Amino acid sequence: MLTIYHVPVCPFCQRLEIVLTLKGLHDQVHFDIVDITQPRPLWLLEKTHGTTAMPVLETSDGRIIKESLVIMQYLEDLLPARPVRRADPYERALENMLVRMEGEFTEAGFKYLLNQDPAQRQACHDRMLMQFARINEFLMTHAPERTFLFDEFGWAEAVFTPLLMRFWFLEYYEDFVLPDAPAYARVAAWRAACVSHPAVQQVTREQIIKSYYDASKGYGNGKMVPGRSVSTFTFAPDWRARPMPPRDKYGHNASDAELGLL
Ligand SMILES: N[C@@H](CCC(=O)N[C@@H](CS)C(=O)NCC(=O)O)C(=O)O
Repeated sequence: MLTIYHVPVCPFCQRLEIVLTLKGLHDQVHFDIVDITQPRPLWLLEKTHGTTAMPVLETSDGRIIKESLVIMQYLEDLLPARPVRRADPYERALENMLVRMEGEFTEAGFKYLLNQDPAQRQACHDRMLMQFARINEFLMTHAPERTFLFDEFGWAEAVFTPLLMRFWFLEYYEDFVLPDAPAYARVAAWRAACVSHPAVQQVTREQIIKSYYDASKGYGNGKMVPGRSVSTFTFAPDWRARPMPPRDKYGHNASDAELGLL
C-alpha cells in the first residue's frame, strides 16, 4: 500500500489524485491529510529530512518520493494499467514540452495572488495573460482541432488543471478574466474542458476561494496574517460553513469572525 501525505486544497497534491482517478486506482492509495497551518509532526519531518512541502509519497517499504511531477511519473511507472501518458515518443515529447511551461505559469498565478502592491497589479496581470497566450500558441500549433492536447484528457491536462482551477482565485480577488480574443480562444476552450472533467472534481471553486483568502493578503502556505488567530487553510471550521471572503484584497484585513473562522 502506498501512502501520500497531502493537503486537500493543494494543486500539486491534486495532480496525484487526478492521475489515480484516471487510472481508477484512487482507492488503492492511502491519503494521509496534513494540516499545513500547524507545525509538521516530528515523525513526518524525519521522513522528509526536515523539508515541509507536500505532497510526499511513501512506498510500502518506507521509501520517500517528493515533487508532484516526479510522483506522478512514479505512479505511472508503478501502475501501468490504463496509462495516462502517450506511448508514442513524439507525442510524449509534446506532453513534456507543454509540461515544461507549468513552472512559469504557476509562478505567475501565485505571485499575482500574493502581490500586495497596487502599482504592480498591471504587471502581474500582463504576465499572467502572457502565460495563457503561450499555452494558446502551443495548443494552436500542436492541437488546433482538438479539445485536449490529444484525444482525451491526459498527462499535460493532469499537470495543469489543478492550477487552472486554483486561478479561479484570480477571477475573484483580482477580477482577472481571459479576454474574448483569438490569442486566448484555444486556451480558454482547453481550460473549460479541463476544469469540468469528471476526474478533477476533488475540489470546488468555493473551497479554493475561501482557502486562499490569506494568500490573497500576501500570506501563503498556511502562514498566519498578523492580527488573526486562525488560517483560512484550516480544516475547522470547515470551508462549507464559512461565508465568501471580501473580494477587495487591497482593502481591509478581514477578521477571524468575518471569515467565519471562530
Ligand atoms: N514543487 C512542489 C511544490 C509543492 C508545494 O509547494 N506544496 C505546498 C502546498 S500547495 C506546501 O506543502 N506548502 C507548505 C510548505 O512548503 O511547507 C511539488 O510540485 O510537489
